Amino acid sequence: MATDWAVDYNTKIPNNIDLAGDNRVLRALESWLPGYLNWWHDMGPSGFQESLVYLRTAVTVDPKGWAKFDYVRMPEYRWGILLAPPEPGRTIPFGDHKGEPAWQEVPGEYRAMLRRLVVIQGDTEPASVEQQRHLGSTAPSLYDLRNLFQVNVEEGRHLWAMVYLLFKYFGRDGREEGDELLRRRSGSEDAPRMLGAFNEATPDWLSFFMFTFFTDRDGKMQLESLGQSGFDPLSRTCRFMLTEEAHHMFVGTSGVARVIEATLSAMRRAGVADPTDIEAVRALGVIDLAAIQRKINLHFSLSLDLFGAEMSSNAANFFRSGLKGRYQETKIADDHRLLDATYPVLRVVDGAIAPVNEPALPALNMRLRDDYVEDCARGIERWNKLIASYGHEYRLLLPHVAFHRKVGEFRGVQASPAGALLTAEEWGRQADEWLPGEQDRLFIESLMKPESRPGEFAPWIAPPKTGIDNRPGDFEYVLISP
Ligand code: BYC
Ligand code: FE
Ligand code: FE
Repeated sequence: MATDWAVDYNTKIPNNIDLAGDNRVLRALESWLPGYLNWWHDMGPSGFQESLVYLRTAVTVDPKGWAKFDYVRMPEYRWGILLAPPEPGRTIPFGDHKGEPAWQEVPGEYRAMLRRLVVIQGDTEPASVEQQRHLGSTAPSLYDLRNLFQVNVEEGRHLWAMVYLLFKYFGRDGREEGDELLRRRSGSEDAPRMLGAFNEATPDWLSFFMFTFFTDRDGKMQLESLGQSGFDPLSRTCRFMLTEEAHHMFVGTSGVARVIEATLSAMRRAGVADPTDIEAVRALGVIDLAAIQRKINLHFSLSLDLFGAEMSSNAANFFRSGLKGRYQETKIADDHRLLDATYPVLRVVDGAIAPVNEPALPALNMRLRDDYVEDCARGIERWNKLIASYGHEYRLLLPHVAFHRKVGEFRGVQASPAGALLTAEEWGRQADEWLPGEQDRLFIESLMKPESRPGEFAPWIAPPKTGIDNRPGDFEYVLISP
């Protein structure tokens, strides 16, 4: 194996882990490939399968310059198995086994738990591709179209990453799970994807940007936690996936910022001063900030549900057994075992929401969710600076964590975005102000006209500050019919 962790492109499945020397796994992956390609054709980006797309592909996993850009047809993208380089002498950083050498094989007593974690992680990846499959036909520019497809092929690669772990470490069970991952479908009645948010529609490009901001960010938090895993192959796999996630979140953060920018600059040109004058703003063919706020409310609350219940014996077991750590585990100053520690958990007590000190181990989902909320808040702050720079007082807000929840402590209550508990009647009266409704859907849909001329952008979104791979503004990122 090359020592700089260069990717071997000589096998059918590119990799940096010497698959050529592991015939059993290589053959299992090769026999899974045709089913994967069928899935990609049926459920991957609709149209554009013959188009040449200017995509990034890994050539080394060296942190400096691991990627190269080139035109490829998506079905010919070289989905590879890429792991971060091993850290010599790595030990398990937390839990009951803290300080023991990291596992290179699956510890028998944790096999079922580990398989469940890998399968849940794997299931989200193709789900997101399915959710986004119709967006290509309404892309606001070739630049955005390329970004969509980059995200899609990388989520496809993340499925490969988890399937590799299943095939290499879980034998026959793992191969069955690999087939199931291609069988379930986002939104399906009889075989839905495993987690709620991955069965919701992504109907338009604003939703896509919100999804990559909020839901890919759950991905980041979960991958960070799994990146700490005492099971070293999982840790290395997730750490490499995180390098790709950064771009997905860039697409979301910058995408929403560009929508805001188009709105505010259209208002300025037309002399519309009041961002809450919805009619005047929409007449300009741009998206009002209140509609953006409702999309935030929806995608944030759906993504919070992905953290599971605040109190979870699963979370405690994942941690104690050394399988799933905390966000930035190695930077936290405590004993990394948490047997006697507590953590403040938001609960409904006597009809009000209040923090209650709970044992820290079962509260780990809550803790990760707190870290996530903080990460989201930083992004919102950037959008608000942009709004302020146009001289408006209007601010976007993250809704309260109790708002619109289907999982955990708040699933039985109705809360306003400010966190006030409401009766069903009060909720019913105001829900339309807080969540995207039919009017929003029709208006946003009316804006979703494709723009496929190089360098041109649909009027509801501003051009990006710089191109991908430093390409000029009119670069043809997708050759639609080459
Ligand atoms: N009714 O809530 P649970 C990505 C109980 S995204 C009553 O399941 P858990 C991506 C349950 O029995 C990242 N009770 O949470 C993004 C349990 O009770 P006990 C994907 C219910 O398992 C964009 C308690 O609630 N990766 O990568 O702790 C594009 C807690 O169980 C109900 C991952 O998520 C009910 N309906 O955590 C592409 C990482 N339901 O035992 C990709 C892997 C549940 O405490 N997954 N209960 O009494 C995990 O780490 C965990 O499975 C989860 C859930 C964090 C998802
Ligand atoms: Fe992913
Ligand atoms: Fe992602």
